[in-house]
Amino acid sequence: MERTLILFKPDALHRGLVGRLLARFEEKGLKICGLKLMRISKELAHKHYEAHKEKPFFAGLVRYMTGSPVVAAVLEGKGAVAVVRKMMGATFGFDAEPGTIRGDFSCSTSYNLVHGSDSPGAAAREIELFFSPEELQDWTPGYFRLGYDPEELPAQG
Ligand code: 3AN
Repeated sequence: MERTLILFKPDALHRGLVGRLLARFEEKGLKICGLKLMRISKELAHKHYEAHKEKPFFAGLVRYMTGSPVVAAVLEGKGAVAVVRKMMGATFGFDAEPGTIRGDFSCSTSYNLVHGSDSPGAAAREIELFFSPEELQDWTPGYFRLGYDPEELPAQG
C-alpha cells in the first residue's frame, strides 16, 4: 500500500467540484487517511513548489495557491501515486485525455483543479509538509475486502 498527497486547488472549490472529484478517488478504491480544508501560507507554497522556483509562472502559481482555501487529502491504495497521476491527466487541461479529471473539467494551463504527488519520494515529503501524524488515520475500509486481493490487505484497523 502506498500513500499520496492530493490538493484540491482553489479553482476546484470555487467551481464547487471538490465532492465530485474526491468521489472519483473514493470510487476507484483509494482510502482517505487525512482530509482538511486549509489556507496555504506563502511559506508552505514556496516549500511545496520548490522545484518550480526559477520558472516564470512561479509567482502566479504561489498567488493562485495561497489566494483562497484548498482541500488537502492523503489517499492510500496499491500504487496510489501512479493511480492518482493517471486519474488527474496531463498538466494542461486542454492536453489531458477525456476521462481524466483535467480532461473532463479543465481547459486551462494554470487552473487544473488537482495536485497529486509525482513520485513516492515526493509523496512522503509533501504529506509531512501538509499533515501532522495525528491528523492521519490508519484504518481498513470495508470495500478494501472486495477491492483488493487478500494478501494485499493491511492488518485489520
Ligand atoms: P503537475 O501538477 O501536473 O504535476 P507540474 O508539477 O509540472 O504539474 O506543475 C505544477 C503546477 O504549476 C501545475 N499544476 C500548474 O498549476 C502550474 N504550471 C505548470 N506549468 C505551467 C505553465 N507553463 N504556466 C502556468 N502554470 C503552470
